[in-house]
Amino acid sequence: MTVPQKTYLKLSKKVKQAIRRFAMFEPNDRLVVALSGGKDSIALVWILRQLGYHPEALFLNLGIGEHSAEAEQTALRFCREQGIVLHIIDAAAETGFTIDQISADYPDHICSACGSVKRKLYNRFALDHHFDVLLTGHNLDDEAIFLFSNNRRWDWAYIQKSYPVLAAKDGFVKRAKPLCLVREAQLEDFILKAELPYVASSCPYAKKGNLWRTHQIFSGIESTLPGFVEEYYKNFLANYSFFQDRPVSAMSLSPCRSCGDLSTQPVCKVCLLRQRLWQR
Ligand code: Q46
Ligand code: ZN
Repeated sequence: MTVPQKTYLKLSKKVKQAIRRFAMFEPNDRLVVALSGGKDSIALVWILRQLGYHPEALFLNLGIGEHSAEAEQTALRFCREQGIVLHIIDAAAETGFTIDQISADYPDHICSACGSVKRKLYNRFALDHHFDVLLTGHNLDDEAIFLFSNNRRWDWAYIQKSYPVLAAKDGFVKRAKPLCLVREAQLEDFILKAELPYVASSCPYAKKGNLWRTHQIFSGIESTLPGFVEEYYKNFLANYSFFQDRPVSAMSLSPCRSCGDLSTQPVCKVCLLRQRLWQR
């Protein structure tokens, strides 16, 4: 596999720029990448290795039928071929349910429930194994959609969380998104040219949530106003100090009565999902 030099340089330049500009991590930090098996997280691990970092990878089997099985095989193959340490977690063994099992109860919000599971398990793993930073493969388009969804309510706390690096706080390990300056189309082009394995099937729930609807809206805007998405997100980054300085009410956190993880509610979201399933 030989990646064309021009393709590699264009991508690596943007990743290096993001790491430096947002002080994402230092050369000796212990890094773990949330590896979904999709093109973005696969590309992220690969490029970090090329840049001299030694990230480990964490795959979460969420129990989404054939899709999860295929994604796990892809993660295994990629990490074996590249000599990357891969950790695998069976989410159901930790939470007591698969995403398939709860999907009927949350027809329009399954991605939100799934997001809570991922956040909790990735974070707990990173903390328990003493990693310094948890990295995800979100690209510029993902981040623009996320930002748009978050500023729908003009809730400063949510807008502040749209930044590509979040310091360790409130029971969370430091998190960073080194692909935040890379467009989705550039990653698609890279992964094909690099001939890296990635899961071809999409999650069957991917088109159910608001993020997907926003993605459709953004595709429409982009086809009418090319470059809009990039401009929108980059101008947010350029003006972040304005948002960063807005006062937000401090969250009151306490250990979840069921699992002990910090939560804003007496019982955390994931434990609540399990309790509701058991009641049913
Ligand atoms: S895995 Fe989970 Fe995604 Fe599937 S259920 Fe939604 S959030 S789409 S990235
Ligand atoms: Zn809990």
